[in-house]
Amino acid sequence: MMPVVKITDTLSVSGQPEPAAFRDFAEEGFSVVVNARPDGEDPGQPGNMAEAAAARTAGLGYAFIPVTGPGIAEADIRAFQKALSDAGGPVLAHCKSGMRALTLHALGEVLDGRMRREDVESFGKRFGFDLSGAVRWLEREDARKPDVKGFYDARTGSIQYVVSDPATKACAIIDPVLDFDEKSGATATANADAILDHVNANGLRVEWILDTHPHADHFSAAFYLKQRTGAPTAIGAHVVDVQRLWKGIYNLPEFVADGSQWDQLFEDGDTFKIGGLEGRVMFSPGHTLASITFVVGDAAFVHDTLFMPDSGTARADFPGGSARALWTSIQRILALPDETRLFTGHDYPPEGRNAKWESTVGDQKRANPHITRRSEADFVRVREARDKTLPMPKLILHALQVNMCGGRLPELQDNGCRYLKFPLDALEGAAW
Ligand SMILES: N[C@@H](CCC(=O)N[C@@H](CS)C(=O)NCC(=O)O)C(=O)O
Ligand SMILES: [Fe+2]
Repeated sequence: MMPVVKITDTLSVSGQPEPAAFRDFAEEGFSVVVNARPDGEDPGQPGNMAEAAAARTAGLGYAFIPVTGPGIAEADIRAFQKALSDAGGPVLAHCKSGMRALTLHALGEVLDGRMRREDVESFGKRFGFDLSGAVRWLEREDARKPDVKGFYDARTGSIQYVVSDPATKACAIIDPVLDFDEKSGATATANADAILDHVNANGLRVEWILDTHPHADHFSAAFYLKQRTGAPTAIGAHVVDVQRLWKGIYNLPEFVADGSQWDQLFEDGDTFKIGGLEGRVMFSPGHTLASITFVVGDAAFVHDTLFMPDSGTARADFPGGSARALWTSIQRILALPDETRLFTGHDYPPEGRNAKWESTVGDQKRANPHITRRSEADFVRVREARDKTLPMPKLILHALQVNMCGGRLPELQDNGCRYLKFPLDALEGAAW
């Protein structure tokens, strides 16, 4: 008979019990048996079907949450918690030895802040279990959970990010803004310098300066930050398509449209390192021809695809934009796990709320009216109708000529001044 170890008033754990023992469990006052053990681990193991049947006969509830030590997902921990909270009485949770059952419990306690992680091992020892695997799980989770700091630029409604690896202090800067006042023609580096202040104050090391797309509403500070930090710049490889398009619009025959203005061009599926974290690139066109999403651990930098759920999606009517492509890109983002943190590139907050930029895949599926219960055709219709009402961004003609050069301002002329160039009557979407 496997010893049953009482952990709390509502939870006991044990090794593999015989189904014949389930009647005793009921008599001892348990309401539910939780089996955390995948079927087929041992030849003599009763298995889920036999246990479920024994539980039914004994009048016990039964939940099957099969896990292997290294394979535990947060969803398993949450399912274990739910089995306990739904039980309406004491639960007996088992695996082969009881260790995985206790691990699921302890991890839930740590995730919810009821147990400190430094107490996990001694907690296990108190009951005769080695929970070092739970500690390793928490460490692995840390490695999947980058720190993300958003910097909101109210002037352009843009969010710039510093995503960092807590373990190595390496970081990447995403979508930094170079300030520009179109009335005076003045440029400034207040936003970029605030990012550098944060980097320095936290002892971070900049390993990448990333842009999700060539922005149409502000200058990129990528080149300025490269000069300040020496870190390489990168953008999506399809930036060359955007360069070709705008080279034509601006009539710049000398312009080299080959992406050489960045240190690295990312293709779909490319990976890169931020210290111990791995970043992955997802091509997500629609808003522009070149847009990419950066997925770093449990965080995805989705830029101008999805906005906050109450604000729908990005427009798809810039030259090279496509509502249909945007829909496909959004579906790929929504195929990430529901708990994935999504960081948007813009927030144009509705009346009465402050700027926000973090949601999850689950939030978007539940509450984004451009997405929820809509077909692709529906989305395209709504998106295109709304885009017809939007004037071009105030800075689109200013910004693209700078951003197609990786954020380099035009060359100084002999009088020490830089000049922008504007095509007249080249874009649709006049505001009158
Ligand atoms: N009013 C802003 C609009 C900027 C804009 O068009 N933003 C794009 C992202 S770069 C967008 O998707 N806007 C959606 C919307 O305005 O509904 C400006 O003039 O800069
Ligand atoms: Fe944009």
